[in-house]
Amino acid sequence: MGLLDKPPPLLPFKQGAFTSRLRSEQVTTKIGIALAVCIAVCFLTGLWSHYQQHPLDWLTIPTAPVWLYRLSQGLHVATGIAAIPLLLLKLWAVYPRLFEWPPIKSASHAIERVFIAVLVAAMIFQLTTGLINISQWYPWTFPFTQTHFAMSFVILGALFIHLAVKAPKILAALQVGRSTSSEPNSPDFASEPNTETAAEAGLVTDIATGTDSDIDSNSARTSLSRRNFFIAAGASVGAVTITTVGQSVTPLEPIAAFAPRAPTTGPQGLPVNRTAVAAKITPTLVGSDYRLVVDGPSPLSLSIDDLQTMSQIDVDLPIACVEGWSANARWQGIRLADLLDQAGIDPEATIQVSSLETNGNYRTSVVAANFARDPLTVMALRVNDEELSLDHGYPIRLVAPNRPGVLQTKWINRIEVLA
Ligand SMILES: Nc1nc2c(c(=O)[nH]1)N[C@H]1C(S)=C(S)[C@@H](COP(=O)(O)O)O[C@H]1N2
Ligand SMILES: [Mo]
Repeated sequence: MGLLDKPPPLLPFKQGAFTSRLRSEQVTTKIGIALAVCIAVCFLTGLWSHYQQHPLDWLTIPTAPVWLYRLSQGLHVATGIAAIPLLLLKLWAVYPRLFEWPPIKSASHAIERVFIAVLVAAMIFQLTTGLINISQWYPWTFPFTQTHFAMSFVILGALFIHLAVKAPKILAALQVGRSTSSEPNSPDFASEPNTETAAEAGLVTDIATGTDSDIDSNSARTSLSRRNFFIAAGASVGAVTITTVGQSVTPLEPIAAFAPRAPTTGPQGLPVNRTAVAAKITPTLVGSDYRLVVDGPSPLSLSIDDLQTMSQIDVDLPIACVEGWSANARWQGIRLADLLDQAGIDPEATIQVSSLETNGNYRTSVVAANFARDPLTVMALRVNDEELSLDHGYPIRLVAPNRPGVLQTKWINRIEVLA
């Protein structure tokens, strides 16, 4: 034990090593709450995205509203990005505690610290890999989606324990905020003997109005800079959001300086995720020998000319990529339900579409019956009144409402019943 009696003679362990008066339970709590809200939204939208791609038997994903996945994935990426400055601010607010002495006070304190270490490590992992992923860069060998999914539960568990342990402190910090903010001029406040408490709350008001005349200027200054701290924190979160969210909120695209993708940039005014070259789709594969096979009780084998002479629909639907960009377009082509009817396929059947790609994670996708039969689900031949470019899935691709981009399969050559 002797070793632990005294802190090491190093600066961060010395009394008063950390001098910023901005650190307080209120700052820690408020930043923590903002971070927790972002994490909660990010977690729920992440789950939603996961179950859209890996459906549960008991959960029917609705086909409407058509923009639901676009909204949910936009929120997922935006809250994940906003969580980065919030996490940094939160770590700044609490890191002096790394140098607390003694480092371990009891078994429960040790366990609490281990959970915090797990939580911080998992969050740093999740936010950095997520950020790298939206840049379409996969510099690792582990499977990203599975790892990202599993890690979210590590965060959930560790966060739950952290919040439970800290609940009394959080409630106390919120209490100070509430009692002074709701009644700033209450006798309680006016006669507050400990001006630190009022300043702590960051709510000692306007020095200029003189309402805080009975509070010494020192703590008033502290509270003012604390307010500035929150303004700066809000501004940094706002800045990263506004300069990236344009990749899914199209009107903000011009100011999306730091967004990895621009939703209107690419052939035919749309980004391309996997190019024809990357997918090894050659012009010969989509030449005169190309056929779309619909395998059903009355099977169809359709050439590009056949497809072009069938009755066409025109729908306005988004492509919403899991990597965070999304854009609307007008798609023209054959209603999938019409093709399935012609092939005599059961309206209740789950469908699989396959592409000319021979490998690649997204070369096939499953279309649940409600999506396959939705009147908006189109086997598109054209986008924005132009024949699809090879990169966008020529000769034919699927576009369905409220569906993750990864499932909007391009270069389709086969449709069959799955179940
Ligand atoms: N066959 C096939 N279709 C595919 C993909 C793919 O890799 N292979 N990528 C998907 C992904 S991840 C997205 S976001 C959309 C994007 O469509 P776009 O490239 O036309 O913009 O195509 C989807 N269709
Ligand atoms: Mo995607």
